[in-house]
Amino acid sequence: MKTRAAVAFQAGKPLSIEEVDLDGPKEGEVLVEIKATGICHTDEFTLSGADPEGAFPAILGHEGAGVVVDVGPGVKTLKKGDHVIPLYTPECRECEYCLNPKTNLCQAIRTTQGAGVMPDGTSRFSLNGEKILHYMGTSTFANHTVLPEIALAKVREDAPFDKICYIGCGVTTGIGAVINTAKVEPGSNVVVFGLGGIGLNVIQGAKLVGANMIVGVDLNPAKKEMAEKFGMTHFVNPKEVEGDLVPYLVDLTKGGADYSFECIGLPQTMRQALECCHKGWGESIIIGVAGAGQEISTRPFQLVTGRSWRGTAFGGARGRTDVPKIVDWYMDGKISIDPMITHTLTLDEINKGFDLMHAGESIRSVVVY
Ligand code: NAD
Ligand code: AHE
Ligand code: ZN
Repeated sequence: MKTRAAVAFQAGKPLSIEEVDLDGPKEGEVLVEIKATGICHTDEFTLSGADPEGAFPAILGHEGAGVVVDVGPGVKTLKKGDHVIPLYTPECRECEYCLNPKTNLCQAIRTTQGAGVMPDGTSRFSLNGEKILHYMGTSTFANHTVLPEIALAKVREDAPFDKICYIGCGVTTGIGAVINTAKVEPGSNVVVFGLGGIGLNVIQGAKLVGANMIVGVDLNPAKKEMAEKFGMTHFVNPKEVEGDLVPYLVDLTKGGADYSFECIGLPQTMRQALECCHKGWGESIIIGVAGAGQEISTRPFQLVTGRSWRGTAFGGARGRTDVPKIVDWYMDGKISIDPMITHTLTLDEINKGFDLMHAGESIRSVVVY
């Protein structure tokens, strides 16, 4: 079939809207009509050329929601008409990783997914006979896409696509990092670096679990108002701090953060996030994705004296199990999503979504097909 998609032909170049060819689902695969997709900073990261796994031409996008149009042979858990959220972290429920309760990182299809192809090693997308790669196993910047059955969460049908698409990455990543990865206890002092689409959801998660201080750190003062709506109690703009940021944050939290979260993707802020943690027990969770070749560093003494450094992907969530529950939380009013979707665009306007992100004017831009 033909479908419209935003194609990334080259790093650092705007996406190009094309009518591409899409082959139908093979064994264990599902054809999905994407109804809406968010634009996450990770899409920008890959498009910029900073992603060591980035390969072109590709159809980016990993924060979608849509409807099953067709299923391939052997698909058992999904049928035409089901509402679904694509999962860049699948859940096969069979691999060594899925069987270990310590991780959500299902590895059943990680190698082919990282190479931009389906599990059989081929792509379903092409243009004028030339192969176009998939991205993160999802490619939600296409109106139709094909995914393995294990990479789709079935969700309730009354949930609006243009909001729940954000659960496909940002919402789950931020809230999950608090609940699943850090397991933040009520009364904890939390510091969040970066108040964008991920950081705001960390704040929302921290409020949900009853954190005490929720300190937000961002260079953009325009992010303050929204962060306060979601539960931030103190805002720190590093540009306005006299002297070093780390001792300032340690003072503010009366000894250091019980938990800090880095939601930017810079080695320098990752180090600050670790070092503002409380001696003896503070834990810093890296969410931000750093570019090819970048490394983190700190004095080992920081770890010797009881701080720990951890990371999280997709908020530690097991997608097929946890994503439908997060959709319920949204529909039940337990969490909020709508105010964070600051811009709604058509597919033709998708490059504007990247411009708004670069200008610091959006939290989430969502493309509605
Ligand atoms: P975003 O662009 O919406 O937000 C980033 C925020 O960081 C902005 O508010 C910006 O003003 C702020 N910022 C930039 N430089 C700063 C600095 N030096 N000090 C303080 N603040 C600074 O991005 P996002 O969509 O929220 O994504 C954040 C990061 O999380 C990205 O690196 C993204 O790739 C990553 N991410 C990781 C996962 C995961 O599973 N680990 C999931 C989604 C996103
Ligand atoms: N391809 C990059 C790594 C990118 C990365 O870490 N991705 C996160 C999700 S970001 C979503 O916005 C992730 O899921 N990581 C675990 C995994 O298996 O990719 C690189 O550096 O090579
Ligand atoms: Zn993302």
